[in-house]
Amino acid sequence: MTKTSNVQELQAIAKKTRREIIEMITAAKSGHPGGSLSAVEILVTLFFDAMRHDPANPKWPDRDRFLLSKGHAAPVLYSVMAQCGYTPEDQLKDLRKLGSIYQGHPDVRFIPALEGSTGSLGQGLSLGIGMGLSARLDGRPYKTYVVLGDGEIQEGQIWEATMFASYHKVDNVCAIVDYNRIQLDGFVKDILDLEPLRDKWLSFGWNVIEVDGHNIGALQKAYADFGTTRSKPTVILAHTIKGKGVSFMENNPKFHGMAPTDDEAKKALQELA
Ligand SMILES: Cc1ncc(C[n+]2csc(CCOP(=O)(O)OP(=O)(O)O)c2C)c(N)n1
Ligand SMILES: [Mg+2]
Repeated sequence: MTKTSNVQELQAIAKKTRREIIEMITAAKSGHPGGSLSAVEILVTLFFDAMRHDPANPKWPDRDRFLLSKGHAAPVLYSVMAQCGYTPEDQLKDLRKLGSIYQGHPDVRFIPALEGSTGSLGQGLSLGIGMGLSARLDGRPYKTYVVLGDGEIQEGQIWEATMFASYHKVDNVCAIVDYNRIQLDGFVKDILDLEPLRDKWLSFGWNVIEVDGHNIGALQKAYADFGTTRSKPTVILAHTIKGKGVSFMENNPKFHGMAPTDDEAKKALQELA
């Protein structure tokens, strides 16, 4: 794979990723477009720029670890991993089919390069903090990145993990909250509001960075800030738009877990041309 820090090149990869998300969910006739589209820049900037990893050597002991705790957004991860060269890009269209490596949620039994099977919400941060502790015990330099949904962090296990990580100074873990303000069937604020979210993470002892989660330059800076922060874990509150890039999906809870029709997909791909 070719890595780059060039924002325009990363934007081009992001656009291609959005197209692949639409194409694979349309082919599957099911899946989660909204939360896949909102996390595109977060993942593209990690995999193509910030993270130290090597698709030719997926078990390199010093590789940075990545967990998509909000595993229902698997299409964004599959597209990015395929573009990196971990998995075949031409099989993305087999998303959710029986026997496909691209199951509805990331599953290490099908894709050994994954760091864990995810999608049962609330668990990924604990897994990532375990990896961070392991790195420290083994004296290894790798970092662990965990992408969380905003609805997901209503889960109690997240806050146990949050408390544990700061107490044990697990500073090699970076959580990223995809703060798109929508969960499964409505707006987070109408179901169980998270605010004041920044204050909550601060009071749990974390280094808190807030960014526009579609601004690649801002994400690069946030990942760099994490890299130099010692003795505290870092959380990036990434403000995003659910369904970003497709007009009729943006901010629309309906497209949390529904595939576009063929006509809608055509329109979406025109907008992403
Ligand atoms: C433990 C658990 N409960 C329920 C679900 C079903 N579920 C899948 S996605 C989702 C909503 C998640 O919302 P959010 O974290 O905001 O995700 P995003 O907006 O990024 O798609 C729910 C409840 C699940 N996957 N795991
Ligand atoms: Mg959400």
